[in-house]
Amino acid sequence: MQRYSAFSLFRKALGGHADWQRQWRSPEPKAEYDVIIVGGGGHGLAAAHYLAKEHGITNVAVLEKGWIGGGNTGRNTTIIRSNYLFDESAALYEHALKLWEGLSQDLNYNVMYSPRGVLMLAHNIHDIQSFKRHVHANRLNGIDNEWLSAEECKEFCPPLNIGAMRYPILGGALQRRGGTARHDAVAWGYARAADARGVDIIENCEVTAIRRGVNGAVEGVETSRGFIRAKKVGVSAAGHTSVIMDMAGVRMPLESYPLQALVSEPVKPAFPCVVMSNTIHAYISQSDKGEMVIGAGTDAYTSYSQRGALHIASHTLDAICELVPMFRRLRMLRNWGGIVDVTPDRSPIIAKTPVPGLYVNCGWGTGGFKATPGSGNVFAWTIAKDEPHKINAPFTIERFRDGILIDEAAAAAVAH
Ligand code: FAD
Ligand code: PYC
Repeated sequence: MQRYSAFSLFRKALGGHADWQRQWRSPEPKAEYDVIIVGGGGHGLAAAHYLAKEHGITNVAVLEKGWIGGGNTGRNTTIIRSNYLFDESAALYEHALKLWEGLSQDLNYNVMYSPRGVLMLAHNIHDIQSFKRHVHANRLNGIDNEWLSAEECKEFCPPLNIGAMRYPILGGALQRRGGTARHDAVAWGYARAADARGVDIIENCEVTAIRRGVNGAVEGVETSRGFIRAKKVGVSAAGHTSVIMDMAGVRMPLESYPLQALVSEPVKPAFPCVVMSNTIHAYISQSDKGEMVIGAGTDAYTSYSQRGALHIASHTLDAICELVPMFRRLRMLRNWGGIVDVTPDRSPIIAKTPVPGLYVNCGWGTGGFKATPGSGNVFAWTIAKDEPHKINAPFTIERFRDGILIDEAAAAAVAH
């Protein structure tokens, strides 16, 4: 690691970044790789990192049609938690949470993981019953989650309004180990670590077709920069999964919706934790820059446009102003959208596919950022060994044919 004096840091700050080292190379694609990952979001980059680090497979390319982290990884509200209901999900999301806890050390890159607590608010009897069920199920799985009364919610998060309002706060489920991380840093940290082990990260390289041989197995991908050969291709393309899998003739059980978020002007530290209200589709935390990061619900209609409808944002802000009245005076700085790929049971798919050599990691809907390290880790295993890790074994495509669903609609927060 390089060390700088205060003076040299000052000089570098004024130097227009002229002599800053590149964090990862910008190689030309090779003719052939052992593994190609389609999609340079957090999940694809993490898979490449673990392929190299844990399986010794370094002849790997990550192909990204834009810039790394420019998809949902760089557009999400960064909430991290593992309080899902079913054992299968608890194992998957807790695997990720444990990796988050050591990720900055593993990558030697500060991903700014901040376990400041995630509080999920209950506004009606149904919410109370559902969250208490989650609390008990999580604790049986050794995952922290606790029920708070309305007064305890207020004590934990003083800006909350627990008085009379349209959406009264009747209590909440708190996961203290939950929190946030800096989304760009996650993409950059994984990219730098994977690159250091020899992985080629190739930006501005769009996959346009998947070539299959006479036996049906994958032979490689056509891209905007030419054909690249590989016997194994892992698709990790979030909102565009259906489009890419269609190139190999695989129809996916996914619907793609815009999901949007907003940030306010930056203010002094005022909001100590993450608060989510699934009932009214609003969630909020304060970034290290001071902005209030606010998320809204999905649009009602499928679309590939990376912007959400105005009335959805407006509804969310109405609710936020009731939950936290002092935010009525905040000005919003900007909003944006991402495309999320939603499965019928709101759980992801991390699996082999009917096409030999083709693997898919998708269906994270509105909640995949929190899973990035765990998902990348078990996806890498699946690709390396051509069989699922025991954690992702239940998350197949076939479960939608066989009816073995993992229904996380209640835990998935906004994707329901
Ligand atoms: P992405 O980061 O989207 O990466 C996929 C990449 O594939 C993209 O960069 C894209 O350009 C690339 N690609 C697509 N097609 C091609 C092609 N043909 N060739 C090459 N590359 C291609 N999750 C949480 O856990 N907590 C949250 O608080 C949260 N909030 C969210 C808020 C919003 C507004 C949004 C949109 C999402 C939110 N999510 C949240 C969900 C989370 O962002 C995603 O599940 C997660 O980031 C998906 O990561 P990924 O790496 O799979 O996808
Ligand atoms: O999955 O926790 C989540 C989440 C919050 C906002 C969007 N997704």
